[in-house]
Amino acid sequence: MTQARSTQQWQALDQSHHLHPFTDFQQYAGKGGRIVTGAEHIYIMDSDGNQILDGMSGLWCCNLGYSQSTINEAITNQLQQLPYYNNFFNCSNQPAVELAKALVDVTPAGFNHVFFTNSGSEANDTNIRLVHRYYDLLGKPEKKHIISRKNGYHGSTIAAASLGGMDYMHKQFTGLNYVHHIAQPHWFADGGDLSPEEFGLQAAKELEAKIDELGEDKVAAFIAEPVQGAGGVIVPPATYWPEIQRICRERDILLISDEVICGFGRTGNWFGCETFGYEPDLITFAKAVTNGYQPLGGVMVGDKIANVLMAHEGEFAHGLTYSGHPAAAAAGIATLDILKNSQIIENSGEIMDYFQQQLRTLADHPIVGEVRGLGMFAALELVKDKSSRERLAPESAGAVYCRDQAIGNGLMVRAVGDAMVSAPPLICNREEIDTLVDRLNRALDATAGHYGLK
Ligand code: PXG
Repeated sequence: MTQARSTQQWQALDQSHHLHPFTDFQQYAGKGGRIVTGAEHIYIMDSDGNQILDGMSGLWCCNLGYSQSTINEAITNQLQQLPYYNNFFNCSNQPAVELAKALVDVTPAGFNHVFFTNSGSEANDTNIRLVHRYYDLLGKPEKKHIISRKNGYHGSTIAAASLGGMDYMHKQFTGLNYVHHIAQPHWFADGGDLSPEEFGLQAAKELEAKIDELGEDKVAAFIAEPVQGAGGVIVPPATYWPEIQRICRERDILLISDEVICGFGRTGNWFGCETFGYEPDLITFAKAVTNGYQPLGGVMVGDKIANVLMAHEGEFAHGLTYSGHPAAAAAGIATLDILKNSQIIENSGEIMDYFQQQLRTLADHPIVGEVRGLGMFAALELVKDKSSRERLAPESAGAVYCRDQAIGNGLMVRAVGDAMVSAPPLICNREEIDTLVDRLNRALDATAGHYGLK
C-alpha cells in the first residue's frame, strides 16, 4: 500500500522522480500533476477530493467504467492460482487458451488465431513481424514496405511510432525506412471545396498511387485505424473504406485494422471494421479487451496468414515474457464475459445515438466549427470563424484552454489539435450524457468569453 501523504508531497515526489509519458518534463516539474486516487462507475477522484466525470474512459480503455467487480475477482483469483508462467517452449496456461477462444468467438469470421502482447504498440510491432514472415514464407521476401497514414497513431515503440504519422513524434526519432505515409481522410482539415465523398475517394486513391510508386511487388501491408482516435476522432467519409478494401484486394496488399481504440464496442459494433464493412487480414487490439484493468494487447491473425504460417516449418522468432500473462488473460475473459452476457454492444444503438445527438446540439455554439463522431466517441473542432474554418487560437491553445475549463467543471476530456475529444464509457446513461454535454457547453462558453467571441 502507498503511504499517507498530502497532495503537495505526492506532487513533489512525482516531479522529482517520475518521467511521465507524452509530457514536457520541464513544464511538469514546474507545476505538478493531478494525483488520481480512486475511481467509481464513470467518475475518477483525486487527492484533493474532486470527483470528475471521465469523458475519456481512462485513456480510451475503461469502456465499462471502474466498478466491474467480476474483473477484479478474476484477476485476484488467477493470481492465487497461477500468478505467472510463460507461453514459450511448449507451455501454455488455461486463461490464455480460454481468452484466445473467447476472442475468436467475438471477432469477425475468418479470425481463428491470436498472438498476445502487453500493449497496442507491441501488437503493431508484431504485425510487422507477421507480415514480413508471411511474405518470406511465400517466397516474396522483397515485399517489405508498409503504408500507413499521416496523423494516424499506432503506438510509441520505434516500429509503432514509425507506423504512426504524428509529425511531432517523428521529429524526435528516426523512423523505419520501409514505412511510408499517405494522406488521412480528414475532410474538415483537408477537404477544401470537395464534398466529403469526393474527398474520401481522393484520400483512398493515394494508397494506389503509393503502391505504384513503390512497386506492388515491394509492398506488404497497409495499416489504419477504422476511425483515427488519438488523431482527433477522424471519421472517414463513406466512400473511403470500400475503396481502400478494393485497392488492397486487387494489389495483393495485406490490410491491418488497428482496433486498439475502435475494438470492443466503441463504434457501436464489436470491431470498427464491421461498422465500416471491410475485411482486414490482421486486427490489432489492446485497451478495452481488459477494460483497462490489466495491460494486454495482441493481434488477431486471419486465416489467410495463419494458414501460411502454420504450413511451414521453422519457428516464428518473436515473443514477449508476458505474452498471454495469466492474470491479464483472466481480466480479458471476465471483460468479454460482461460484454457478451450484458449484450451491451448489441444494445448500444440507443444510447450512442443520444450521445451523438446531444453533442450535435453544440454545433450551434459560436466557436464550434464541426461536431463529428460515431458510436461512443466524438470531436468538436474549435474555430474563430465557422465559414472559413479559421482556428480559434494559434498552437491549439484554444482547445487546451477549453479542456482545462472542462476539467475545472468536473469533466475529463482531451484536447487534440484544435478539437475537443470525448469517448465516455459505454455504460453511461442519458442523464450522465446530459451532464457531460452540459459541462462541455459551459467550458465552450468560458472559452468563447476568454477569446472575446461571445
Ligand atoms: N494503436 C492505436 C490505434 C492506439 O490508439 C496504440 C496503438 C498503442 O497502444 P499502447 O497500448 O501501446 O499505448 C494506441 C494507443 C491519446 C492516447 O492521447 C492514445 C493512445 C495511447 C496513449 C494516448 O489519445 N492510443
